[in-house]
Amino acid sequence: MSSSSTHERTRTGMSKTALKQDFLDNLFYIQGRFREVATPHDLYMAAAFTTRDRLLKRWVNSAQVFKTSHARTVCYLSAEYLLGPHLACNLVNLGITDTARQAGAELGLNFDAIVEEEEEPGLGNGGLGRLAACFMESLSTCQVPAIGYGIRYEFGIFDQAIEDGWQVEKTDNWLRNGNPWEIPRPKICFPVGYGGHTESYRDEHGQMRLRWQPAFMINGMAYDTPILGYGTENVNLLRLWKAEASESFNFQAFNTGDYYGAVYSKIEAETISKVLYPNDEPEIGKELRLKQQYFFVSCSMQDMIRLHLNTVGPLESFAEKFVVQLNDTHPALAVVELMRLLLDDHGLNWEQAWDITRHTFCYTNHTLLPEALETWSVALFERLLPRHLDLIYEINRRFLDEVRMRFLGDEARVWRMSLIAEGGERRVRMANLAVVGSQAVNGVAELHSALVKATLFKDFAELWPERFHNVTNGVTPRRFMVVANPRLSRLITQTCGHDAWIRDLERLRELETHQDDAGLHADWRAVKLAAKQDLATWMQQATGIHLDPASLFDVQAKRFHEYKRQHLNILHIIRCYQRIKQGESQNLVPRAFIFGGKAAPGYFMAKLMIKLINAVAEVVNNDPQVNGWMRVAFLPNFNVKNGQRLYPAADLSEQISLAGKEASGTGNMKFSMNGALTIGTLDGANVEIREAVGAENFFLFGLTAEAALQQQLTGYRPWEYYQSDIELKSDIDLINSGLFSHGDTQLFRPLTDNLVNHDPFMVLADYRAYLECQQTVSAAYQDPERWTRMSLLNVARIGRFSSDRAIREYAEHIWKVTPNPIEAA
Ligand code: Z2T
Repeated sequence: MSSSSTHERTRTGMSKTALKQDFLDNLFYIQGRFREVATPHDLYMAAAFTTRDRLLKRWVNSAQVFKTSHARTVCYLSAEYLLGPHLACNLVNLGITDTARQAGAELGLNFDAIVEEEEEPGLGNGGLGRLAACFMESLSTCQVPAIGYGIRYEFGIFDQAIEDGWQVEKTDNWLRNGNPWEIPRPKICFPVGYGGHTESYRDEHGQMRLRWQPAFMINGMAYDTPILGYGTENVNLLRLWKAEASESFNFQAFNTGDYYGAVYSKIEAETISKVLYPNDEPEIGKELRLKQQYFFVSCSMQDMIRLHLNTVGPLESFAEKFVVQLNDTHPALAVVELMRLLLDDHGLNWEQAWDITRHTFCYTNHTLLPEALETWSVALFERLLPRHLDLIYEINRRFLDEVRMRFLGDEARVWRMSLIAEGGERRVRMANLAVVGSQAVNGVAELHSALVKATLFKDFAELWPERFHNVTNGVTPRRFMVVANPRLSRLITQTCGHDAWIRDLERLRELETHQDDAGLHADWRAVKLAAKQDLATWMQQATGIHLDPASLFDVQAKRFHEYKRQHLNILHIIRCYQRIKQGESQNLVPRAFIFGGKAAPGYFMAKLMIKLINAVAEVVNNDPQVNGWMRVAFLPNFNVKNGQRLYPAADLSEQISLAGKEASGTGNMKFSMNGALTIGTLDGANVEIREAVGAENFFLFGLTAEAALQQQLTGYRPWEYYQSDIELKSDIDLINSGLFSHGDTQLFRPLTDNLVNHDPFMVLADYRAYLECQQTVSAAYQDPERWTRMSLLNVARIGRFSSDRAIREYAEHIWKVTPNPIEAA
């Protein structure tokens, strides 16, 4: 029997016939349904299992090869993974999208409707979590052995509804209908302790040692999701931990007759992985959050040690087998946990343990905003993790000795660099811990990395200059081009004559040779128009708002935050409105202003910005005098799935943060890849995108990071802008007039007062430059040939922003790992 017919029997055949047969089998044996009575969800589950069967074959094979070859492995530690729907991406990466579509058609099924049925795992807030998901996909595509570790939150990021213009949060019960992509591993389970005290004892060699006696224990159980790469046999592993009560603990309670207490302790244990904290940047310092962090870090480090002992052997070589990347400081406790495991459980001495630890970890910083830097009160630490606090003190003592030796007499420096912030409530500085415990520290865009060295970690960069790196972020073109925008992908493949660009995104540059091809221009515009029609249809049913696909789609989609300046965008909208009302529509083009994004539930100002957008939308969309010129729409519940509808349809991408505040941004890359032009400041990765696509193909405005800082140092007075710019004054006054709030003149006061009196993100300083830049956007849009050429060149030159490139840079400069291609089994 040939091997391909063997595969037919083992549920891994790639032919249309095999897919059809296995789909019906899965529908019957897993969902217990036949074709005629199957619900859309049954059909989705059958399709998911049919795809998963094909993944598993490759996964088992990869795992076996990595195990026997002792492959050096990257462990990515992240509290968030914003995965997005799996099915469409897995089909693309398996190379069977077309086959599956045909198989579906022959069974009389609507392929797109089945794909649409998937509820996405939203286990992240925004950029940081989505980056982790892109990196997992690119690690597999680049054939780097990797394990992603994180938390299997039962409730991910809330679903956003808009009621009366306000954001309302609904719980995200994503596991309700089952998750076909994960495999529970009940035997991969580790105990995690909390509380209690440290005690000393004499070990078998008569040595005095310390150990931790926790007050209570819970278990972490592994759930594995295979992550396939594009066009490779490599499959990596995403291992997420679920918190469970430890059995032995419950029995104790049962024996004392405390049945209620036993059940309650089970519930209490399970709360640890119950819900994702919905705050993006500002930290809130909740005890449960610290418990979550320690929980997943402890399980992950125990798992790595188990794997090492099972394969390689002695722990001395741990840092050769594993390199651990810390995705921001959320998992920084891993540094201390590894020390504890090596010292207390495995009997190493301090020098050995510290040497291993220091060579294991690398740390990525994702923000400079001071309010986002994690610190934990020493008192809380002491109560929850007493042994870890002891270890932090000892790490700090040795580290500060090193600082004193290097910088004799500079006690102010010692004070700044200490892992413990003194003066006021004593707090543990997680960022300092991450830097001290890592061999490499990186920022996420060139400007950000430069600022990290010059400001946040200035003292550390002086002590250890060789430790600091830049790796500019990237995004995966498989999800954000091939899956999100099949029309554009087909056109590119047709034009270039190959689809090698999907794995080698720099090859998009071949489009440049066609930049003046009139036929291509027409096709390019048709592709964009079709995407805009799709979005308009979707928006109509989701919000009832009508968008004209012929208008310029001007999109800002990202978390709501004052530093991202959605209110600057609103001021421009209000200016357009007033100009049209005053009969000055000469230089305008019809625009659809589209917003998407969630606000942290406790972030009042961000929620007020959402309300203001919806309030302005209500007035604008119901005013026939301006309707031919403008519409405003808020796309509810911006998540990965809705993002995939938005990126292909955008003409203009709004990247308008105050320079120096957005570490990188990744939406900027996703829009650009789909042919949107950017209006943006010199912030984060915008700087590099502009360099790549050419300054003439990018709408730049605003203060530089340096100028912004300078102006704030010498005293920034927003009210002077308010008083001297009559259009600005009239826009703000219009908000306060109550026009957008049914006569309520107070509703938006917190926002307008803040702008006029404080304006921490310099909206008023950049207002005039932004308006002028928007004029040049309108002028460019009026020349379709020119606009199309600019759009095409954006796509042609965006190759550098593939997450494959980012992963290759990490692999070479930070992790020192080489690809490990897996042969077909
Ligand atoms: C986040 O999404 C980002 C930074 C954070 O700092 C936290 C979260 Cl949840 C602690 C974002 C940055 O704001 C963005 O500029 C960057 O592109 C993204 O991380 C990925 O690096």
